[in-house]
Amino acid sequence: MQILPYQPDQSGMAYPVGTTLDRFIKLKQSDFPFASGELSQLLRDIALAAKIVNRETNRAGLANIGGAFGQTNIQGEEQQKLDVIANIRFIRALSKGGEVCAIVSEEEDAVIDLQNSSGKYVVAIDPLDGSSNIDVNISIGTIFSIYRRKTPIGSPIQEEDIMQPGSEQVAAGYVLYGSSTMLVYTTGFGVNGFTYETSLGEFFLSHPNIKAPKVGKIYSINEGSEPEWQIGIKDYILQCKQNGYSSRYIGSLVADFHRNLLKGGIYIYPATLKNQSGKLRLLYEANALAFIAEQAGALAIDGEKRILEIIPKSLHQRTPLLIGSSEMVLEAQSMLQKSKLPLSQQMSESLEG
Ligand code: AHM
Ligand code: MG
Repeated sequence: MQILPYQPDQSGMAYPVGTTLDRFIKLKQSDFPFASGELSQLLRDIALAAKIVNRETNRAGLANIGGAFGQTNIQGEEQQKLDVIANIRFIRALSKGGEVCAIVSEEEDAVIDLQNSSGKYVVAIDPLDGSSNIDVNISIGTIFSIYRRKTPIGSPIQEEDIMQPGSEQVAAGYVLYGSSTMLVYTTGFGVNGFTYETSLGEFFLSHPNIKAPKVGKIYSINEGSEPEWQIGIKDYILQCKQNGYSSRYIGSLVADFHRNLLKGGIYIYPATLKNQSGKLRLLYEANALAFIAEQAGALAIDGEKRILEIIPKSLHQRTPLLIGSSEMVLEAQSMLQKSKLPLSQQMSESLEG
């Protein structure tokens, strides 16, 4: 009889592909030597809600829960039934765990004070982004940001707990309900992606330590708005075309961002003449993806400065967003800057360049 020693994973990786999300979160808790486990629990709560929303999105066509709900949210956009369901699911999951004191949601006009003054964390969430794609079976996503509260634990929540710049995030992530469902998150120590195995009901590590290519060949922007773009954006997109890049635009931020993160590319939702602040929301859309982008070696700016440095002034504040492969974002930024210079200076700079 031959007895062979068990050969453990040979990849030499600390966290081998196939590790469950639960186990990964537990192992990674050592990144926070002074933490008492609440953040880990909070991430688990989000993963559980994501599984439930995943189930709902998968059966949307069957169960007749797609389509409009008949109400509009604070932005005046029509709420879809699934938006409402996702909102309820996430709020329920976040309120049960006891780690969270307040929630900002795209679907809620005001901050939700969970009346849990012992909660250490504030969560900003877009429960279901890409709402125009819900009804037509196209990828949608959840985006979340986690902040540590600023005021002492035990005291009522204050504005300073909520209005924090993205640089203060302790964790952020997204769930992509696509051809497979993925959860991608960071706690400031790199970015890891987990794929959901439906039959086992588990997320498994499938994309360890994601690093974005410095440059790619994809640009993602709603070209229907071109007449409204600033000169710098027009110039940059023209250059993308001259370079032979591909245009890819799903209209679900999470899906467009995720593809570009893995393949290399840039996503732009610019300021337009009609909407000087763009469309996307700083607190629960741009900040989380900006944190992930930077952790993966990519960049996120509003045209001039880092998204993560913007001090929010209002809950549902919008921001222009240029996010993706670092060299592409820098190039777009420099073209935007150049287009603001007086024409004579632009000419001399382009002659020099
Ligand atoms: P939503 O929060 O109402 O879903 O809007 C955000 C979405 C993003 O997912 C997407 O990138 C963008 O809006 C698309 O907007 P547009 O249709 O103007 O191109
Ligand atoms: Mg949204």
